[in-house]
Amino acid sequence: MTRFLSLLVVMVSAALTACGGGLLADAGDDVTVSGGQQVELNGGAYAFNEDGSQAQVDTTLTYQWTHNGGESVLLLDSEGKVTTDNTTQKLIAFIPAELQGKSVEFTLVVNDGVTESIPDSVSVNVEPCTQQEGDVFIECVDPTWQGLSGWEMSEGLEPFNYFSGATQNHVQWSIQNLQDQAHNRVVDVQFNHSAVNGTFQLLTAKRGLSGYPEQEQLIDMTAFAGGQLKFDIRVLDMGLTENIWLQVECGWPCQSAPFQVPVAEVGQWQSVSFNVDDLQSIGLDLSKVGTALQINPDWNLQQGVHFQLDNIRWEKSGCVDQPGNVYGNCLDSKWGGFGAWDTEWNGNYFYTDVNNHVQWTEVFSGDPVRKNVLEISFNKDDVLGTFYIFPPQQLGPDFSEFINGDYVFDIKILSVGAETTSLVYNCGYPCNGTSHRIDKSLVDRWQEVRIPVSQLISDGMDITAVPVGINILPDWVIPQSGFRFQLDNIRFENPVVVQ
Ligand SMILES: [Ca+2]
Ligand SMILES: [Ca+2]
Repeated sequence: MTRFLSLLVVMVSAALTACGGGLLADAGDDVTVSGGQQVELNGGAYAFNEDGSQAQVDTTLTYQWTHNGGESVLLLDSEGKVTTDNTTQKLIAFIPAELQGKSVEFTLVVNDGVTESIPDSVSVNVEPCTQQEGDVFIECVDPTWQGLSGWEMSEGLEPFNYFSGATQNHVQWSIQNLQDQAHNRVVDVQFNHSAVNGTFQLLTAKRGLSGYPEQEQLIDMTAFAGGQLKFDIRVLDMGLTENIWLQVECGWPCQSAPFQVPVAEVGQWQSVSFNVDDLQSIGLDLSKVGTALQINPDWNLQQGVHFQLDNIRWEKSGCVDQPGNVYGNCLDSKWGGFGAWDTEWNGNYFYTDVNNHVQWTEVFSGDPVRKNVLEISFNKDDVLGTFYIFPPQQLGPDFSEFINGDYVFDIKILSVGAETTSLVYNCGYPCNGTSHRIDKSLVDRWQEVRIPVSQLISDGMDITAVPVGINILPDWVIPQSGFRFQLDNIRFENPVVVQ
């Protein structure tokens, strides 16, 4: 509301009562929030004398809040539990993610025992959040899900669910913006008390007053069978816990058994991935999922644990294979896997390891359209190596239908290290013709590399048995170390035929 008192006097004079005074509620300033979290509104009032001058506000005011947000907006008490009490000065309300892009109006009326005030309204504007199917939290809570919540139990007390991350409870959380261009908004979670056990969770939409979902509020996730539940985690403090655990619930007591979350060094982001089929095999009923995930430290060792989560999403199974495709969001089934060759091993290796010169991993780009990408790094000062995608059999797949087309991929260079070398692509043993140089001056920007198939054939590639999906390396010159880049959308592509 505006706080220009002189303007308000005009309004108040219309509400002067028989007692000669006037009262005007103050619901506070409009706010914008990201859905799936609580919002706090602070009620106040202005009182006026009969002549319009400002009067002392009676301290025994009572408050009454109403809203137009429907049943999905939950009123919360100071512990974050759902309440029906709408008469507190400070109103805490949970704004579910499904209200993304909408605005909820809260109206306050105060009463000093004699006079009922002129009402005042405040708008809670919920930021838009549109993501792809299966996304849970990239930069906001997807409207498929209700939002962020906690659950805890301690001896002698009833276990309870809560919907505010800003309480004195055991589990506290907030959405924080790291402004790092990589993760930006993340969910920050802390576990606070010693004699309490709890879990952080993302619940399905429409999860109701009881805190436990009714059967009809559970989500059918069977389309994700064979797929994966993925997220990034960064532990900031492990406290005394040794493990972080993941579970997915399907309408208590239906739930998956706990899965251990692999955790990198404290302070390091780590991408983790769980097979939905594995969750299913340990008790998850995919047809009625109640939480996108639940995550907690070891029981009885939770105090002081602090971590951040980002890029939480369910992904459908594997690749939808497409002609010409090598890697889009996963490796097309025409290919066998990822590998590297280096002079230290003097041989090939097909797993990635922090001790190797060439390391690779699949990461979520942070871009909901680009999704997964490959990240490759060259690490040792005195070793030479190359990264490649190999075929499933000795003979590579036949791409002769692309004989008139191009071989294309997207690359984003993250760092060029000592800058002593260039980045090159070649078509791989036994092809090994011309190396194609990639512009390494473009750092932190995606660029497309496009090579005519005819050129690869003249390099010696057999298009009926393509030896590698990609073969990419810094120049064969010491040192290669420090080169780090991402690859995406590796494919063979025919020219678009204009009708
Ligand atoms: Ca993010
Ligand atoms: Ca991709």
